[in-house]
Amino acid sequence: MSKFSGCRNLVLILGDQLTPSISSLRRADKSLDRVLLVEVHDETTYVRHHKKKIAFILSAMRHFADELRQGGWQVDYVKLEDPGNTGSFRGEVVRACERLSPQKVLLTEPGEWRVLEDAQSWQTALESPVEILEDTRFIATRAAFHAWATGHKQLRMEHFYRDMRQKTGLLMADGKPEGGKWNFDADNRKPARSDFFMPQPAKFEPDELTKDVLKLVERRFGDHLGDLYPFWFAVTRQDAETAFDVFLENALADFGTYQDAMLTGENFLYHSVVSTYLNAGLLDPMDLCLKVEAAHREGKAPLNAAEGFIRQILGWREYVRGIYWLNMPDYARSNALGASRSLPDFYWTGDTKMHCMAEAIGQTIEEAYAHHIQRLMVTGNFALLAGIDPHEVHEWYLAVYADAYEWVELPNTIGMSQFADGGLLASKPYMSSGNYINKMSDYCQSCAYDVRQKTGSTACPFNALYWDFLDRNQDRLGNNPRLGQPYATWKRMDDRKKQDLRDSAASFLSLLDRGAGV
Ligand code: FAD
Ligand code: DLZ
Ligand code: SF4
Repeated sequence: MSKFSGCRNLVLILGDQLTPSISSLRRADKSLDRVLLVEVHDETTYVRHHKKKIAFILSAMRHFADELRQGGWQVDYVKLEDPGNTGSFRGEVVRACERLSPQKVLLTEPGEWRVLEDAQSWQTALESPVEILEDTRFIATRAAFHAWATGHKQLRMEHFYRDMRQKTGLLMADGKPEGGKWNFDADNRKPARSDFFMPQPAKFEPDELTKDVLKLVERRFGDHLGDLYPFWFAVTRQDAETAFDVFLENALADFGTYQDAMLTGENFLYHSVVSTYLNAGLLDPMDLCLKVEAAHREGKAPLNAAEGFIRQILGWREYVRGIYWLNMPDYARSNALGASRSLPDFYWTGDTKMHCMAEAIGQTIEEAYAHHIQRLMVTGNFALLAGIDPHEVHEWYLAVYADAYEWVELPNTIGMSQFADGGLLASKPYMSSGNYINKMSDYCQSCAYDVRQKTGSTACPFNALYWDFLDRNQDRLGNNPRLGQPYATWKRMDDRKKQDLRDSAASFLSLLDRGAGV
């Protein structure tokens, strides 16, 4: 580390704040201020992150430090194994203040409540004041979301999304949604086939700097989940932009149509695979929406694809962030359905006879990536139906995906996937029997279980678990108008059939609890 005596502001940049125009840097002056990036043990281990996730963040941080230096900034960079590294943000800020005696410490608001709470207490350990600035890298500010939420009795993404379309003018024509509809979901539910053209996300060769990080991760985090190699993520802004351009060119046109499809051995289908870059600050959400809108206007992508993509970013991504900040810290402990079963070991190994689960978990281990429907309707659906403790489910998602930070992962898991917030984020639980998975994928064709069989040891476990879930949660969910149809079907079933389903679910859950292979 270079010696430097004194600076005006010390600007701390966190690992998911790799944006040159971030509010803390906008406030700073290259000639007077000092930028600080720190690799710290606490962040690499607060959950046992996938190896690829740690490698991505550390390599992207190191490349960002270089980008800033090339732009004329003076940067202090603390590496994980530097002597004296205290292992925490607080410890490193204290050390840097002792070294540099800044007049002030500046940082942009952290994306996780845990880190914000910590940062708000640093002041007590420092001589210099700490100023926390708003994170302006989102399309809706926290205040705007708060105002929107205050004006609505029930919070629903679709209403928020329509407001955002109007505010931004994205895909709007004369104040009306382009194509006359806000949403083209009905066109977006087609299964894919393995003989289709399969685009691949852009993949990048690790440079020397990344190779050093990969060796570090191998050495220090060898016992964490996941395959470190092949490592192909973009770790610079320029490469992340190339990755998005490749998506625009090769996959966007079919993004909508096959958004919910799943196929054995195809990890990415027509998805953009940019959440990791976006959430670390290498890409800008509004910029992506504008590029997709432009591609549509140039005739390169149909409306159902462009609208489908923009809804994910402008709608879902912004909405879940708003929900997070509105409800933390209590949100993290929500458990409206009282689920308490431990997360099965096969979530960490992929070792299960359920082919859909083995595929989704297996590719997660390989790539630190699974697409939305795999997360929601396979691994999430199973955890919901089996009554797994939502906090354990949350910690799993936070650890295993390279794009996972609590502000985005937690509402998706607790709210959308596990219905543990009792319906604050979503109007009904996202759940299904094996039928939906069979319709949207080819997984069931090579599964040890039979998707058409409803009960018995060789029946698809999702089938009995689905009905058993509805049955055991009848007090909590029975009055949900969106579950009227399945509850009506359940009520019509004869008692013998109901008991068979309950018995089948109970046998399966007992195998699960005993750690027997399922
Ligand atoms: P695409 O399918 O190409 O979508 C484009 C972009 O839209 C994504 O890159 C992402 O930025 C945004 N997006 C899409 N859906 C959502 C959503 N529901 N919430 C927020 N943004 C969305 N996404 C994360 O970024 N981080 C997470 O930790 C995360 N955890 C999840 C956990 C569960 C249980 C579920 C059901 C979903 C989770 N998601 C998370 C949302 C979604 O699955 C991922 O954003 C998506 O799979 C990323 O892949 P992609 O970039 O190829 O997305
Ligand atoms: C996830 C992560 C990891 C693995 N390592 C670091 C790190 O060493 N230094 C750092 O600044 N950030 C890291 N991060 C990202 C932080 O956890 C993230 O910035 C906070 O959770 C706030 O969202
Ligand atoms: Fe999954 Fe059931 Fe299909 Fe097997 S049969 S792949 S367990 S949905």
